[in-house]
Amino acid sequence: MAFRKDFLWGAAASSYQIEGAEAEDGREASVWDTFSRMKGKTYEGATGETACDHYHRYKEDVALMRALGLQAYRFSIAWPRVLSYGKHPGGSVNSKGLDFYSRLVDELLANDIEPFATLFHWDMPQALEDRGGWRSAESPAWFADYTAAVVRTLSDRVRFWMPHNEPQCFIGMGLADGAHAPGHKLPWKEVLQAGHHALLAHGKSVQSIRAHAKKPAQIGYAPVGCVAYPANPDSPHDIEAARWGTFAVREKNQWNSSWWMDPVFFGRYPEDGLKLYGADAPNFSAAEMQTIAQPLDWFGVNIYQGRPVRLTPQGAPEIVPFPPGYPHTTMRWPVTPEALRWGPRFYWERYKLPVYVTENGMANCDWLSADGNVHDPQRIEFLARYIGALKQAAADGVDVRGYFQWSILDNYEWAEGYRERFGLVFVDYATQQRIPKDSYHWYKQVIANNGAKV
Ligand code: IFM
Repeated sequence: MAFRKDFLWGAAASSYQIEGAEAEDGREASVWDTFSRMKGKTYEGATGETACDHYHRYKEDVALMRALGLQAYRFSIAWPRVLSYGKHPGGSVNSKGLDFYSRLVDELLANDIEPFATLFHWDMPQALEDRGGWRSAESPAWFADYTAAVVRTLSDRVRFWMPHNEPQCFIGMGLADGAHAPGHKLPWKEVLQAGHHALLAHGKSVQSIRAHAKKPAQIGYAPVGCVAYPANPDSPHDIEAARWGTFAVREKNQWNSSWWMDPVFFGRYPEDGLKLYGADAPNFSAAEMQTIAQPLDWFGVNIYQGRPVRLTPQGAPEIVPFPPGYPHTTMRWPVTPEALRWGPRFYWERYKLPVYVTENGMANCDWLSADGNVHDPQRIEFLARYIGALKQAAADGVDVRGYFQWSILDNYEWAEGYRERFGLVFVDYATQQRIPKDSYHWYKQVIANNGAKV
């Protein structure tokens, strides 16, 4: 029972969460610059103005990745760094901004680290939000143009691409819940229409990558995996109930898998979702659905948690409530390693593509100890169990190709500001000192022995 020999061990981060340098080299404002400055929207009013100052410290950060033995690094490109809408309403390329990613990619490759590039990890240019953002029917074309600008420059060196990170969050939390930028609370019909534009933007972006890539591109996707797992893993009935729980669209919110995945892989919205959303379902054409469903090379998914599901004696699937005092992280997310066994399995069975876990990790209450180190035994335990469950998926025959720990550094956790620490490396935000945590040293061993001991 082992991970394949060429299994990729990675870690991830995103532009707004780590870069800082918000007004440097021609970067324009994003929706997060605006939203985080609105009163009461983020914990302690925190913004990404400086974050981890990665824009200036990327060499030091890549050196930390190298020392960790990291084989792949998943980063995102900030759209408002790369295209300037201030100078030209259609967006003109800001070569200084694009150069930053060129330097980053060179640094990664010089250190034998494979770059995995995400094109959209939530920092929509404010200038485009002012024109409707994802609500605008023009947004897929904007995104395709932006994709082309990036791919023309980086694709001689970057092979792995993902257009979107977690549409459930930037559409659902950004446009329905108002908890994330741009902070709208729109009627569900408008939310789903914007979601449709985002999916269409995904399809057009894939077309644009294929059209402009200088080397054969490997394209994936990174939605949230809303996973259900069998309450009793030995019960075929519970396994079937969990499969249902993973793909059913049960509630009128954004938290499901298939609404955001089936269009991309099958070119259709799931029937139960269309029924549930009813008149609120988006308007779409057959041609648009075809565009969304561009062939992809791999299936990426961000998995942090799952829900146990069983089949009742009456034969109906039901979610099993967690007992009082169940284990959870500081985000209040349940600790459910099972999600990393069953999620990849169910997605692989349904979408039939090699699976990369593009994010997994935990927020913990980490601090610098008097001995000068950061001890995070809970993260080590968490990761050992989750990676162990992923290994079980591989042993079950699932084609699992890689794993990205979220995150390489502590960083800006959106509306939670700097309260939540997800990193393998502790960041002292006052001094920008980086201190590898115990989990960093532990993960180094995992990478070195290809997960043999988890
Ligand atoms: O920090 C986020 C990331 O930006 C998207 N996925 C979940 C992480 C933890 O909340």
